[in-house]
Amino acid sequence: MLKRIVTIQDISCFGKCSLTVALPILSAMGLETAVVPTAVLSTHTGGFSGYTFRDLTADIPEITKHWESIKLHFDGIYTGYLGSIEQVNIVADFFDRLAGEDTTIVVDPVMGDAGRLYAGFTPEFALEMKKLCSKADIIVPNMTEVSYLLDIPYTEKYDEAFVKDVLRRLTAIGCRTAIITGVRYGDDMHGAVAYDSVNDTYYSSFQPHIDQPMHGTGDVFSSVLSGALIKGASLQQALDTAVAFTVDTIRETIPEKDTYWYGVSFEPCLGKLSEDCKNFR
Ligand code: PXL
Repeated sequence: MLKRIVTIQDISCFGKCSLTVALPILSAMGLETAVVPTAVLSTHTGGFSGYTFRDLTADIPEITKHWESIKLHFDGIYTGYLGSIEQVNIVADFFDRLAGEDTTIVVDPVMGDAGRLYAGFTPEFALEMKKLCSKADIIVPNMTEVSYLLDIPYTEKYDEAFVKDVLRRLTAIGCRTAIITGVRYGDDMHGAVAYDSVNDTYYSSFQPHIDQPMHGTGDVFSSVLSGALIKGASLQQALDTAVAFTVDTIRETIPEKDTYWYGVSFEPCLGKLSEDCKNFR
């Protein structure tokens, strides 16, 4: 039987992030993937101007109620970009109603990057997102999101001891596992570091850094990580697969980076991902 995941995030109609990335990736990994679109934007907000934004918050409780009535069961719930404080609360209610004992909840607290919040986000939103993180099993912030979740200054100069301390403080929010993405210790490596508070164990996965910022890589990473974990991969396997796939998509995009400034070319990498995931069952 296929594992079933639901991913809750916006659909940016053009621009390769959130649902237009999560849905193909999770399907290619061999998961049955349901979606709850939280908003419809004509494009994402990272570099386009004049985009439309239709808020679908009011639909979410209706979808939740219907799914409860037909007793849908999910092996995994994965949330990404959420558009308002109200929406975060409604997603928390979705967890209460639809997550079973055996449902793994992954929250990517999408709020910002490179030290800055994305358009429309506020420190008040970050406080609500912190509450949602307390209901998750696994959270996947980048360093910018860490600074807002823990109310500490953003820095790009840190060492392994700092990351380990911050990971412990993130799990103290209430989630079993915290994973920080985009970690760099000042050498030429780039990767993700995780802490499982139940086993009191750290994990990490690094690859050589590629000096080319690209939009949407956070969503690519979290989609693969969520899919791998819900398919039964270990935390180490899931980290390695997500880091390796993210790097593959960046390498794939580099020759055409000016054309694809708005998102990575993940599509040619899906076949290999699909093969790599067959072992996780
Ligand atoms: O990739 C995160 C993301 C998701 N959704 C929307 C965004 C962004 C980042 O800019 O604008 C609408």
